[in-house]
Amino acid sequence: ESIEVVIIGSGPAGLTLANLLRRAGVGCVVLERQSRPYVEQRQRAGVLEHAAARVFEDWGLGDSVLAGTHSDGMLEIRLDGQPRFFDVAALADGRAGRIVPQQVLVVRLVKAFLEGGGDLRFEAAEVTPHGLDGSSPTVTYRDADGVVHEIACSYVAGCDGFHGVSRAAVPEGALTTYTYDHGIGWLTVLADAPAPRHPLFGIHPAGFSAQFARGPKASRFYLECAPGESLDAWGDERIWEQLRLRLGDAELPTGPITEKLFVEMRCFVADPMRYGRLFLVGDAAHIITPMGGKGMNLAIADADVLARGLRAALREGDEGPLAAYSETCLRRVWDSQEFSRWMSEMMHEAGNAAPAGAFRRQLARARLERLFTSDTAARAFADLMA
Ligand code: RFL
Repeated sequence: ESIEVVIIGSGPAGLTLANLLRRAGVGCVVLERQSRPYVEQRQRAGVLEHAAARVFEDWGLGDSVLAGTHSDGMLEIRLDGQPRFFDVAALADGRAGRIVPQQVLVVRLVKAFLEGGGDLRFEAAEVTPHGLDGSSPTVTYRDADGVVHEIACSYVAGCDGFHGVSRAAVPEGALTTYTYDHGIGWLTVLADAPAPRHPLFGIHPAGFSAQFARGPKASRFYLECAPGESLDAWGDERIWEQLRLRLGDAELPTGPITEKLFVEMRCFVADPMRYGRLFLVGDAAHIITPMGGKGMNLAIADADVLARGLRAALREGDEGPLAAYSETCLRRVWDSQEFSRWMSEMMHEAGNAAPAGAFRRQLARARLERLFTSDTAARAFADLMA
């Protein structure tokens, strides 16, 4: 078996790439370890940025991916319970994100790819890339019936997330990696509770909190907590009590909690996002905290850059864009990391109640205040948020 590109993983990165390559007339096969229902039910991100929506529109996938989704250009920051609204769209020349829960995006991308005759193989076990530093790599895997397959290809796209096999297949020392730990904990809770009017950030001495829509009748909540805390310490009762307190809303509508887990507030970047014929895409190359909602959007942006590069290399004999893949992507990645960390610091420290944090709390409040008093500062923030 032989194909131009083997894509490992069918998350947002792999599925976006697969659909774009199909549009470009580049042959590809997607190998996914999990089953289709598993992949389609995984709930994580919720906002598609303006630039990510543009990727699908530019490639003629606007209707299949974005139909019926609406944009929201506002956000609410509740400081000690007092609401303040920030009009991102107005300050970013009309650019705004759209509420597109990750599982909705994944379902739509799987459907679009399969309906176009795409080759997507679920439950592929022991996926292993070989010969990445040569000119004819292969990828082997074992299917659900236990049969081992080998696919020869020109390029391998590692879209298998942070814990995947792709980056692990790169020899020690070939990549420089950067890591950063925020040193705080976040508990995230998915609940069948009415969505907030706008993405909502709560700054409070009891800790940071947030509420985002995941469809009209579901919300994802975030609560700052001590690192290394146990889930046992966070019963439903305490969660709602803390959310009411931190969001300054005694009437906060609640609902059944469907997921409860800790998010690691860790960042990671691999440079370059390439090794020989292997390209790392999305979380396989970099992870970022959820602050700012960048992870899924970076995955889509990488896929767009790679699809253009592969099209140029395979259809136009131009290796230039592919050679620039890593550099092009990393510029955006570092911009997002810087923005996310800047925002995270502001949101957490502006509520900091510890006496030792008093000075930093004033700094964070000055940073926040500037967003509402300086048009220049507001536009710089909106430009990175939209
Ligand atoms: P994914 O989504 O992890 O997909 C990787 C796919 O590869 C498969 N796989 C393998 N397949 C074959 N062989 C192997 N050995 C394999 N190993 C893994 C996996 O089964 C999976 O299908 O990576 P991708 O495509 O790069 O997409 C990245 C995004 O999923 C991620 O950045 C976001 O979910 C991050 N994220 C958020 N991003 C946002 O833009 N906005 C948000 O609000 C947001 N909130 C979040 C998040 C991530 C979260 N968690 C749980 C990590 C909230 C949470 C709680």
